[in-house]
Amino acid sequence: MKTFYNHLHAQHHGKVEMFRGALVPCFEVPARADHVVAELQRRQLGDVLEPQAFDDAALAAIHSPRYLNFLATAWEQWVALDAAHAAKDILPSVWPTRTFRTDIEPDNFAAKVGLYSFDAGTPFTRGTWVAARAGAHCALGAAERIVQGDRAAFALSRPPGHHAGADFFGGYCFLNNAALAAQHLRDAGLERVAILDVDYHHGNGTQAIFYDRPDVFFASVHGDPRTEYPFYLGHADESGAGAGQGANLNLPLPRGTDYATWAQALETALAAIGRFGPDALVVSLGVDTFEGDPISGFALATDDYLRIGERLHRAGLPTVFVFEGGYAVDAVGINVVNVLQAFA
Ligand code: 6XA
Ligand code: ZN
Repeated sequence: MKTFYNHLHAQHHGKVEMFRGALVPCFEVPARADHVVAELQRRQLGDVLEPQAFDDAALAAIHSPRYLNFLATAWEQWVALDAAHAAKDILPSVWPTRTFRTDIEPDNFAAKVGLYSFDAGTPFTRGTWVAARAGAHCALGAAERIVQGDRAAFALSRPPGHHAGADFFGGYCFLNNAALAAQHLRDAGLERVAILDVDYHHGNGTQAIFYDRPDVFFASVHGDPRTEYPFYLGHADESGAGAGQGANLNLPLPRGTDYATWAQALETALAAIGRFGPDALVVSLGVDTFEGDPISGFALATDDYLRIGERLHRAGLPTVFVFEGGYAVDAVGINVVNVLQAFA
């Protein structure tokens, strides 16, 4: 299995995020991806490649022009306000909630940041755009391997992607790597694509991007949004809209869920994906379901990730794996590579 490794990922390195009224060090750190690549190389699980560049039109297939323009220019706008800003990250502090307008992009920079974001936990740094774009190229490159006939490929990309919508960032995500991979497969001629999101957190961005589309099925097993981030989406009654009705499946589970229960939900998701009959699968591979994860609440053990990899292999589909969450830094490499090795 080839891995497309975002060699520029460390250029995105947020300093602090808002947590319970205080700015605390970011959980989403460069060491996460470093551990995964080290473990891949230790187990010699196939080539680790730098991504080739893709045209920005590939990003525009998922993200809106004004959002992409914001991401590409945010850092220069921030530093233009005050040269001293170069030493600080951008964090949003004001948002348009219900009854406000979002059709007009404000001139004020803080207002712009709020228009394109949904939390205060996702710092935008000097290197965020460069890193996020190279990460998206990893996802596109991995999807292209499937188009070329490979059984599986892995996009080892941070920042992660599944919370990013067509025109918003949040949850440590800026560009939706899984959505970009799925769209690349569709544009290459595959008629139906399924996305399976096994991260602890609901992939609200991915769901929103495909919610009214019948050609991309989204299934997610995640912490119940009544108590777990991102809170406002991911309930069991969200089944798609319009032409996409029936092409969305959410399987929320309570905090504390163990592997036996989690694996039953995985069976439910895979059965629905099987009925949909996709030509390929994109897996949003977060391992923050791990019992040792510092910000999540499931109880999966390291060996359980081997079973997940085996089960996904038995689904029999060409599969793009896209790295998402997982914050038990010392275990994240072993857990991710357990899935990939068992699959391979
Ligand atoms: C709140 C928690 C963000 C969770 C990000 C994540 N700052 N998503 O792992 O999958
Ligand atoms: Zn997560």
